[in-house]
Amino acid sequence: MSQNIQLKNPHLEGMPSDYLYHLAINVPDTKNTSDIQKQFGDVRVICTGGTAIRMLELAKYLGKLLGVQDTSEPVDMCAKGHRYALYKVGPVICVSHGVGSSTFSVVLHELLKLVHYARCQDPIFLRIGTCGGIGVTPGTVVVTKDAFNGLLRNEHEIAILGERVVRPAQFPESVIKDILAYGGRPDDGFQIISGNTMGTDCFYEGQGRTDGAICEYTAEDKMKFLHKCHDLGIRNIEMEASFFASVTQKIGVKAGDICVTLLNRLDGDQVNAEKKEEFEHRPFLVVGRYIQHLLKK
Ligand code: R2B
Ligand code: URA
Repeated sequence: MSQNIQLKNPHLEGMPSDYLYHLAINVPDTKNTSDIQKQFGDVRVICTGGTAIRMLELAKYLGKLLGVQDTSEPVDMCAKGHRYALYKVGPVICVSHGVGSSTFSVVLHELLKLVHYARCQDPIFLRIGTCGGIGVTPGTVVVTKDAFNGLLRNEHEIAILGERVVRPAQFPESVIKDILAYGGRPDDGFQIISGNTMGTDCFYEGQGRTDGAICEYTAEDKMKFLHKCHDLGIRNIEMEASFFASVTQKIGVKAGDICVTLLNRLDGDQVNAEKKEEFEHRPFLVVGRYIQHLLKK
């Protein structure tokens, strides 16, 4: 039986209205959300990714792939919020989340409330991103299993009311299995693997780079750290995985993190922009086929 998602906040029950501030979406009556249901009730998949331009490209790509009738350029439905971009193509929305879990957190809380008010049935949240690989060929697509934080723990840690709160950070096995089964094809010309992911709060020191504005460790320390990550099954490093896994796991909503490696961190720190565009398209293929499979169900 399909289900609307249940949020984990009893205070919402007592709120007659709700303004999703950063999305600039108003819910004037939380007990009668028929307008929001009309606009977003058919949404089955919420694709998220760092930049607005990549999410627009993804929306256009998925629109064609899924044969969505409306062939006009998708419009940013949250432009008034001036923070994030949201494009809707049929039963899929593509939303930008910025860099790192702090910007992602803001939009993810609001998206979870949006799909709740819209009564979306069994929505699936996906992140389509870029990352640094560890010991894998650049251009490989990694589907996250367990998400580690920058302390090399398979959990997410945040400060709430002045206290350290630690939450588990795993993605559902069924989602990983289906993304691997339906997303990749042997003739794609790139590898798709599942592996653990480290989500850090800092691109430079947090990821063991020696090319930031501050670095107080040696190149040897860095390599030792990267090998330690590899020993933990970590195959890629980005900046959102542990947060994303922990929030979706807490709410009990299905989610997956699909990232393309832009470089092999065992070979260096600098991101080479040359192949970036070609590589960034790879998760589109994977996610597109996975969504086609989901919508057939
Ligand atoms: C990958 O790329 C971004 C940093 O360049 C960040 O959002 C991430 O996780
Ligand atoms: N994004 C990251 O967070 N790290 C990388 O090395 C590349 C992209």
